[in-house]
Amino acid sequence: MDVRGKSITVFGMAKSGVATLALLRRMGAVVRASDARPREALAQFEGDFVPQGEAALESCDIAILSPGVPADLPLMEEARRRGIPVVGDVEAASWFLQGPILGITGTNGKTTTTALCGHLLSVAGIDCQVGGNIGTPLASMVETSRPDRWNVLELSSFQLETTFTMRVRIAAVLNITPDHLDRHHTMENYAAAKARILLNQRAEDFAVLNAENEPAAVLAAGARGQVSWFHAGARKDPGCWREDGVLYAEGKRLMSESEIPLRGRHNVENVLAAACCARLAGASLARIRDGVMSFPGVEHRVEFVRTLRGVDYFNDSKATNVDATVKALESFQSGLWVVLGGKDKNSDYTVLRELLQQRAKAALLIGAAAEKIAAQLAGSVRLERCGDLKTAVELATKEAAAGDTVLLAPACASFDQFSGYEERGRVFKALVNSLEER
Ligand code: UMA
Repeated sequence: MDVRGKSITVFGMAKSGVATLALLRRMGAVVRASDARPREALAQFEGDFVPQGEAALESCDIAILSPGVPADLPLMEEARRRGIPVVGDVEAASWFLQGPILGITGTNGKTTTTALCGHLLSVAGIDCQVGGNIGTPLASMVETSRPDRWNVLELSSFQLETTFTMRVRIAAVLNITPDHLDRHHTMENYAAAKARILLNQRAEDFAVLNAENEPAAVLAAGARGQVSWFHAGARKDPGCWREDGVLYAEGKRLMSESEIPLRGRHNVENVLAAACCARLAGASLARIRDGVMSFPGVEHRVEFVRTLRGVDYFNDSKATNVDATVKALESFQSGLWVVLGGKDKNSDYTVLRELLQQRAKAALLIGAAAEKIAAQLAGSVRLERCGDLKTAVELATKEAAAGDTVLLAPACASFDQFSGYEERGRVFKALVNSLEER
């Protein structure tokens, strides 16, 4: 795409917008920044600023959205009405990116799988760079991209919703379960956004799909590339699967499940998906096994923090939806003190009732969603309204017995009390690490 001389407005001036603005300017576009917040409140960027209103569409050839800016804002509808293409930052960056894309989407597990894929390729000596929703905007990866370097990308529904021409050579869809319904409104819209990862695949490309997750598996029917499966419960060819505690790839033994350093069944799925992708990118089975065994894990995903007086503390701040919390709860058998709550995303917390009843001693409720969660969980488990994270950690520490586990897995977004799940996780770890031995 030649953007030289084109007038482009980039909406959303946080990480993605700032990087995209700089990239487009480098490519010769005439760029303007726009944001719903006033300029003074924004990160450092150079150049013109226009508030998020119709003025931002004046003499605009292309509107580019950061992932956090909804594509169905009335302003964006107006842009389309005026014939202005509205595309996402990932789409825009992909116009200039060199090298093939290995993309991973899914409701849960995509950050771990993306980080693991990058690690597996590196261990196998296959050149790659890792980014996307995991934290590095695609625009800031363009300069370091090379024709023979893989771009391993975590791709969110927010990003995929506004991609149109990006070709993902190896595309994994890990699972699709309810999330972000406040933004996408319906499951159909949400699943359709995720399915766009396969949109521009060709016959020589690969779709890596979870055979056990219906909304992901049905995508095989429309896939233009070759389908590879992963399955954590039974043999499924072609692809990777687990049977009787052993992981297989392409019919050969890959490793024993007990060699995986990450907790939980969901991580078996993540390993199978990553192994499948790495194999398709050319990694040998021996290197994949080495890579899985040496993977250090990802911050805020069932991350072990500390043991104090026999009580383990785990940080799963990335559990920002109910399904992720289910997976976190399933990683432990009993004795759980679970911190739940934050900003509700129109979620159904009753799904947690049975697991909490079986495995938890108490649910410690924090944040804006506390009352809704309390109403939906009433009668299933002891509920404690703690208000904030500090009170929750103090209560759990006071009452937990040796052998118990305190788990932050909130099932909610964090924005009511924190700047993001990262800050929430770090605050939790700081609180836990500051607890006195006696
Ligand atoms: N803004 C507007 N108008 C609006 C809404 C927001 O101008 O209508 C502005 C805000 O005022 C702010 C900016 O947009 O200045 C924020 O943009 P952003 O939310 O896209 O933030 P970035 O820092 O660029 O982060 C984005 C992703 N954020 C979201 O998808 C919400 C990050 O994913 C991603 O790591 C980063 O790009 C780099 O690619 C975060 C996330 O929560 C981690 N993702 C969701 C998830 O994983 O569940 C999808």
